[in-house]
Amino acid sequence: MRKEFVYADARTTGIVLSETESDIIEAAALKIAAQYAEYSLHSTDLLHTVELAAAALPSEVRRALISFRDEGNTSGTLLLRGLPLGSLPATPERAEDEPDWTEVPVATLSQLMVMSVLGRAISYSDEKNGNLVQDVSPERGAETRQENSGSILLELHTEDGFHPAAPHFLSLICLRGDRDGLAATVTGGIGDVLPALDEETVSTLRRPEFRTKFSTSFVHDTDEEVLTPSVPVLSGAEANPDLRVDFHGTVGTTPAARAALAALEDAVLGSLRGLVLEPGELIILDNRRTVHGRTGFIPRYDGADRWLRRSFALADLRPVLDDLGAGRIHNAITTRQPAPGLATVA
Ligand SMILES: O=C(O)CCC(=O)C(=O)O
Ligand SMILES: [Fe+2]
Repeated sequence: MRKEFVYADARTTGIVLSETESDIIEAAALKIAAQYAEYSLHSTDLLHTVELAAAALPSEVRRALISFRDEGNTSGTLLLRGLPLGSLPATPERAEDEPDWTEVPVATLSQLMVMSVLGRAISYSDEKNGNLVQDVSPERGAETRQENSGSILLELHTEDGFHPAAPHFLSLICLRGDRDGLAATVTGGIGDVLPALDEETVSTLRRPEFRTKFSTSFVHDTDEEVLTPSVPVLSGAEANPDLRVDFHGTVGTTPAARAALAALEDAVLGSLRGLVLEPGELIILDNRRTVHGRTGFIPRYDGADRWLRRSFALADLRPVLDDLGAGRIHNAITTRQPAPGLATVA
């Protein structure tokens, strides 16, 4: 098991908001919070109001988001610094302690405003109760899990890369940083990595010879591992391919595929960018262009542990409309037996 990631400082490229800009966003968030105090975050009316309020973001930020949405960049990440957070309760330690969005309105609505420029907010019923903005904080007993509630090193992954409607973008806003300065969020963008890969590796990664294990939270009614059918790791445009891989959960099904996967992992590990997130920083990830992970850290469960909040966006809601249950919650994908399109490992 890997112990550390070596990475270049990602903070050098962030866009820093001024105090005035941050105050304007906070005022817009508080106005929505007052108007929609009784609503679920999944309310279409609330989400449309959030999208309109994104006009409160500085034009430099909106331009950067539009360009990131349409063209992407080589690292597959965009960092904003100085977002407003409002007052915060203690870091939640268990799912039952997670606050309602109305208890963290400024951070929640600011994050959703930013994400609304990139796409449509979405969540998954299998994960974190289908919350539209999810708490990412260490959970007692989950320390060694390869999930965001764990605190050992979290291996590099595409978010929900096994899911037919994986998010196109995700963001993590930091409410409370790791006081020991250990928990670094790292990313490996395919645009940074591609020049280091030889032709043979690239063409193997484009073949449907890879299967990814479903995260345990998405698999019900079985103790067996559930894997995707064989799919490629790289797809799409030649110079701007999409990447879908989980270095903990993806396996090659042929010797060539296993060698290409190892070569890709080496190249990604050699081009990582990262940072120990601080309060008010929001890292946005292009989930088709970058994998992400986190170094290990030491939780104390005293209400002051590291606390991020995560949100997902899809570029287009139309393809998933039939799969949405209440609000923007994508229905469970593995409760039907046998689940369509899935295969179980013998
Ligand atoms: O804790 C982090 O920095 C990243 C966690 C993660 O991978 C996630 O929440 O999707
Ligand atoms: Fe993740």
